[in-house]
Amino acid sequence: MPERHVAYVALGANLGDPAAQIEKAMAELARLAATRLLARSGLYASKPAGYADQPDYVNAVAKLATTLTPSDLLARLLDIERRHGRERAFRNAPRTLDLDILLYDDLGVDEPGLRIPHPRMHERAFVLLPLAEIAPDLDLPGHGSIAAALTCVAGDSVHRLAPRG
Ligand code: PH2
Ligand code: MG
Ligand code: MG
Repeated sequence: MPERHVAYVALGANLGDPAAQIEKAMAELARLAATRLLARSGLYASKPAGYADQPDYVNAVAKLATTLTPSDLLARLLDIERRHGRERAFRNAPRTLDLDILLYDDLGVDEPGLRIPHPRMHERAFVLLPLAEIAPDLDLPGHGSIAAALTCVAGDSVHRLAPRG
């Protein structure tokens, strides 16, 4: 039996119908080969970080159990992004879907195109708030508890969206 790992994935979108794309991507994560969706956050509306002149984002986080390696999981995530019409115009450009691996067990990965833990996760309320919803007791490697990290980003504009009926 291949070993089972726990991975957290951040979802983000700000073009088209972002909430619908995030919901569709969650369903696609749940159907990934060798993978189970263990938990998912609600949807969070957030102001763009990094490059301000673009629409607001919808963000969420998923917790996966998977026997895929980090690079195989990344390849599946990039496939899903492509199916959602993701284009890469420039760094932090608006996008139909972004899927980032945040954590994979307590593994550290530093390869071209893949850094785990995600190097900016601890400074982004749009990651920390949905992550705290599904994993409130998690420690961020090198950055302490989620609660402590959240106090440092308290000024960020992020709020949970009411579920769509
Ligand atoms: N993703 C980025 C850059 N800025 N801002 C918000 N609010 N949400 C994101 O998902 C996001 C961002 C690069 O991946
Ligand atoms: Mg990203
Ligand atoms: Mg990405």
